[in-house]
Amino acid sequence: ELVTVTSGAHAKTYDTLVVGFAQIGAESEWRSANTRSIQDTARSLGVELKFSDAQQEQENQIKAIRSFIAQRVDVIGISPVVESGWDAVFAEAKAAGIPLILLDRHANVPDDLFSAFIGSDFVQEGERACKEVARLLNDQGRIVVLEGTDGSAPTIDRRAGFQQCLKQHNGLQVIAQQSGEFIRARGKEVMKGFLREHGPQINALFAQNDDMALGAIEAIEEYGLKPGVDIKIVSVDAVRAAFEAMIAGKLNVTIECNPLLGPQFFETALKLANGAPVEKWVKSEEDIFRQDTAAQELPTRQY
Ligand code: GYE
Repeated sequence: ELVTVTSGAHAKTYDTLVVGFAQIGAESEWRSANTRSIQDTARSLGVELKFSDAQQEQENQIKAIRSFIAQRVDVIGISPVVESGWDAVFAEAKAAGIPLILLDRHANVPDDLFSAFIGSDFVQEGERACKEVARLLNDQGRIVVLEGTDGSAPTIDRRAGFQQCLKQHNGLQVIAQQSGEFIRARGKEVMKGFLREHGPQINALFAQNDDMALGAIEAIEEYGLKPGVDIKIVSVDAVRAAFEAMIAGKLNVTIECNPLLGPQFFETALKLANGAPVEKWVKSEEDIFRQDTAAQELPTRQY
């Protein structure tokens, strides 16, 4: 639901608002859905959007922010590829008087260097994934983990939530974990390595996103085991392809992480441009999806 702030003679409206957004890249289905949500929402509201794709490089995101500052946009949005290293450039935006919104991924900076964070509770996603693995394995077994981009908020927090919960499940053991960079092809490659090393000793896979799980499914089939049966699989995001894999019995569970953040982003941006108060953390509401409801849910999925 979109709210327009119209009080005051110089109030900004969507059609006079100029927003710069520093996107990470296009590593996953999730990211593509997120980009579409931002671009489509801008178009439908009439907001002028300056969109930059950093191709996974922090340096490119920093350059994009500097260029948005130079162009004097009203509000800057960024999904920081990694958590650290943002203090200097965020301080430049602040000094220029331009509000900054963290979308999807948070950054490790003092609270006064950003105006709002819009996104998910990644720690909770990790905990949920661990509980699902525990249930699938009856609390007993060996787990491999495909992690996302090193140093990124979802990797760090999903790992923390998963490990925290594992402390309550003594029969579960992580025997290998490695980054697959949130990319399907990398997930396949790293899973091949896990299988080469541990073979049928692996009872479950926790993939920190669906794309890597889908790549791993191919690796498991090529190895001659049944994904979802011989090796239970839990991943995060809940993209359409994950529902298709669940219907095929190859993926067991996906933990939802909502990429459709465009509407909340521009609503928050407009409020900030008008000096109105905003919530510091606009939290996403999310679900857990399992095989039993996958066929029924698939037609309702928007990404
Ligand atoms: O889970 C993954 C994407 O930051 C929550 O980034 C996002 C993650 C998402 O590439 O698929």
